[in-house]
Amino acid sequence: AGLRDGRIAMTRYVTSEVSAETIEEALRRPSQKSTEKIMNICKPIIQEVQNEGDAAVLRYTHRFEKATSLTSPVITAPFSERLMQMPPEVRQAIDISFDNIWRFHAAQKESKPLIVETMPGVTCSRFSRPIARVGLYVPGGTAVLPSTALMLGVPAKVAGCEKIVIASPPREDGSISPEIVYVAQKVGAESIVLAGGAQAIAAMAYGTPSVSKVDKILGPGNQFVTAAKMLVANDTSAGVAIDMPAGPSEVLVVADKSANPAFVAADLLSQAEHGPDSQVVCIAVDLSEQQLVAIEDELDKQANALPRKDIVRGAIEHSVTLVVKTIDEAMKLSNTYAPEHLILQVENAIDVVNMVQNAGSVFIGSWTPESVGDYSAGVNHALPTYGYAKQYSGVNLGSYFKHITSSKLTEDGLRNLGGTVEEMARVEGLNAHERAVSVRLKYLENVGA
Ligand code: HSO
Ligand code: ZN
Repeated sequence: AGLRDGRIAMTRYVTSEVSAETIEEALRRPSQKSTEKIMNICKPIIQEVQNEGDAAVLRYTHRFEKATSLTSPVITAPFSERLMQMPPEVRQAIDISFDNIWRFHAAQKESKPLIVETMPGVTCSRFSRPIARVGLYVPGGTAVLPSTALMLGVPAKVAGCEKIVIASPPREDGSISPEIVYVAQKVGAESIVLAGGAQAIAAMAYGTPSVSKVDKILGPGNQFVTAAKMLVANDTSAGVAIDMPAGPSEVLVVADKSANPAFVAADLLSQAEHGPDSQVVCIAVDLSEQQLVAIEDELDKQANALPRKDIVRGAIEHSVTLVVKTIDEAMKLSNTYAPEHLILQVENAIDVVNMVQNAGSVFIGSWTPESVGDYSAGVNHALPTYGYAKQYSGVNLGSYFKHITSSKLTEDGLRNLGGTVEEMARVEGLNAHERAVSVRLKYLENVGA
């Protein structure tokens, strides 16, 4: 599977030659294990963390991460320099990425409250306040992801959240990657929870003697992390929010005749290497057989040279190339698919952005591989997957804020609006509501103002 004539290859469809159902089926996301099954595994873990606190977190870390030497589930700031040893070029790459992510997210700050006089003497306003305590989940698994610590941590610091807790599964020796510790220190995290999965989510949602309880949990994760986030968000006793549901990562590349086949293949593979459940889609706009083969040759050649070739093959197995006639058709399909990442390797790519309705993040033109956004350009990489780009935004500065509204009426304002409110209250049969206005209007009449 994922192979054609012994080559690593995506299935190819020419849209004009197959039915709409075939295309729909081809674009279906790889099915995930039933949410209910996963939730039933998570529930007792969450319960044990609630009941036993640190002991339960440690027990699961010993079991799942094999980090049996670990005696505390948390390290707290200030983190020792010893835990952040890395080559200077790595430190510099983190610093440059940090600065760009900082710039782009700082620019998202609302400079001043929104104030509108809706009627003479009636002023409505909206202002924002940071969420006080945030928990940031940085996945472990087959790759260490300090970039995810940056994507979640930098906007939290820009927003001014009081308390930042980072959770990430430790390595078998109980340590955490120095790059993640360095990012934690740079964003001013108070602690790092050395745990993954449902146990980490539960610890941050409810708090334990050593893990601080948070108000919102953000960050991607596997199916257990996602299920646990949904469970704690649904528990009113936890009082915790989450960013968004998350599924496996995906990319959709739209390529026309101007695209370089090697670039197209490289972009598809960069997403495919995330996991065997990743999905990559190539929409080829009016390409000749020769050009299609050029992309396929590149994909096979480059894939076979990758250390994570086996993971890539798994992803390619449920990935497709759709050959279409026009850019309109391509964008229609893309909007239906609602990709997490959309790469436009087409002529006048910037003009095509107008046609984007659903996508997590767009990469415009041949010089913009997804990798730049994954790490260093400044945009966030915590994005809606699995078609959720139809209704969710990626993590952004607003994810760390609440909006509060206020209204302020003058005496004249209440004279202007009072009758309307009284009328509405009578419609709803809510006399106390009506009275709260009439008692004031009467008072104003009596003082003869
Ligand atoms: N493409 C991933 C993010 C990532 N890439 C992290 C490399 N490291 C999901 O958006
Ligand atoms: Zn990536």
